Amino acid sequence: MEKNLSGAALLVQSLLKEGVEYVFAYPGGPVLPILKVLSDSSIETVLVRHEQGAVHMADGYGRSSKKPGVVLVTSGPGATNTVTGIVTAMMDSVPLVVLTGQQIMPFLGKDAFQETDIFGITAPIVKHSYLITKTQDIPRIIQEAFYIAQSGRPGPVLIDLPKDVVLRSCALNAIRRKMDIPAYNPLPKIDDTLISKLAVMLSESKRPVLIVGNGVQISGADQEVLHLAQLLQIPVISSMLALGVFPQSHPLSMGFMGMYGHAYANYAALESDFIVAIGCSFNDRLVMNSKQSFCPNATKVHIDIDPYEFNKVVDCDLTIAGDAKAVLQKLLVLIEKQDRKAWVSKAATLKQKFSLSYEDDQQVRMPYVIDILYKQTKGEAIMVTDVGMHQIWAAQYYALEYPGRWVSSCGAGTMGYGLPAAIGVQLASKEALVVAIVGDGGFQMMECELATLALNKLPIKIIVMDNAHLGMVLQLQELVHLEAPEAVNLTGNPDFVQLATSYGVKAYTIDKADMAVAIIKRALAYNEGPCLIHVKLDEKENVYPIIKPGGGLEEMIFHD
Ligand SMILES: Cc1ncc(C[n+]2csc(CCOP(=O)(O)OP(=O)(O)O)c2C)c(N)n1
Repeated sequence: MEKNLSGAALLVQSLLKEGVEYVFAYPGGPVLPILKVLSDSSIETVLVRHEQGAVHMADGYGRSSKKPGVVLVTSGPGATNTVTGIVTAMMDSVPLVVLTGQQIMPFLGKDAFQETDIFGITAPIVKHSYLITKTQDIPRIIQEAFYIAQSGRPGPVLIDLPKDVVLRSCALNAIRRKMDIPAYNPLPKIDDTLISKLAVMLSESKRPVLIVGNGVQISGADQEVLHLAQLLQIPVISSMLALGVFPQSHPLSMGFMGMYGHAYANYAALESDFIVAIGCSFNDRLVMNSKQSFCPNATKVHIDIDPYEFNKVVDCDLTIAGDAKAVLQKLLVLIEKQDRKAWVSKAATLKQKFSLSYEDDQQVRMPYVIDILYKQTKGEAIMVTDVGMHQIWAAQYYALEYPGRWVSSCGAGTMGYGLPAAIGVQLASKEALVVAIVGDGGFQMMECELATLALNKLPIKIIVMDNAHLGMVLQLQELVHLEAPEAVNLTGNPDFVQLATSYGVKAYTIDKADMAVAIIKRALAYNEGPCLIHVKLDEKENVYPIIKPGGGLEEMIFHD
């Protein structure tokens, strides 16, 4: 006799087929049948403390494993709590599958209890979404969702699951499993004539730079970039999101560019005559107010898997649609070794002239702490950050050498991201040393996830940079708006050590510069579970260089 399966069972079966290891979940009525079946499966349900935390965890898992992170939440407020996490993933092209419970089909549109049109709410911030109306569609839709989330330019896919669809049983012979997404073309066909054109243009250029973005990381094209840069002697600038894609100790590395980037990166871009942007979306924090006239002396080429990125912010002279690795492999066949001594030496001079430094004056400063961390971890940690000054200092002073080691909300700039994302990263990369650098403001937005962290005994090191202020905003108020500080004082902060301890998380304090070496050493040696280092900072420190919003790349400010 033909077997019947419930929607929930079909769903879990489909998740298993996709190789899902973890579901980051928070319960509610409509998803209880799914949680029940999940608990009997080999998939681990990670119970979070807030749905936003679940999405950031799945995001960290997705960035680290390159497989979709999976979220399961209930309808209404459970679903709306995922919105910030979804937009964070969308902006940084992170593969996610977000499963939301929903009211039963007959109640849809009737303002039923916890009925919310999450499909409509999230439509502009997902790569794709589904509202499943037939139980037999579940296996096909799950398969499609995973394929869409991770193919081409990755992104979040949302699936809304009415409870009756999940509860209903369906005969196995009623299921059509074949994917049906005819309009979806994740891998544009590469036009070889454009590659030949680029090879000629590159060989004729005098002062070229490569700007590498997250697309290089996603496509795994870091070795091709290295080869190209070395063969043609081209300095390489990174976006902040792509830190580590090009080894920062390499003589051709020019760090990252933009609003808070390395000055030498901005100057190298400004002085170049030929820019090849690879898998980089030219966002406004990178190009600043140069927009149409971004690096006006340079001919610009844009290589991207997503043709919708072309000429969106910066008008380019040549655009090549395709996967970065595939495009570069084709290009490498066509090019020959070149020598650009004068330009490379100019880049090296810029790098030396504008190298970063901080005042070593026995104050507890963020760059000082990050520098010690860098030395003690030999630059090998996966750096997960929250959003704020600490993020910029981490980007500047923890000079990464490999892709996949920088996990930070760069597109959406989502405070609260760091702690939960680190949990997802550690679950995806069990053996890795995971450090979360967070500000006292952002940390408090998701501090409830200390419970999830402690229960899962993950050996993450959380460094809370406590300047008792929303530091990045304070600096903007002083520097840009010339206003007195407003709504940035975090008086009322908890005792972070007591807070962590109350969740069962080991905690240390650094409040004097000469404690930092020993405390960081102890924290790194502690492996029985998570630990937190509360760093009490000098609150008046500002981050440099900075470009005022509205300013051009050449308008960097270097000190107070
Ligand atoms: C959810 C969210 N709300 C507001 C902001 C605006 N914002 C950007 S940085 C920042 C201050 C961050 O303060 P803190 O976490 O203490 O880090 P710090 O800058 O002091 O290192 C704020 C409020 C944001 N990015 N995200």
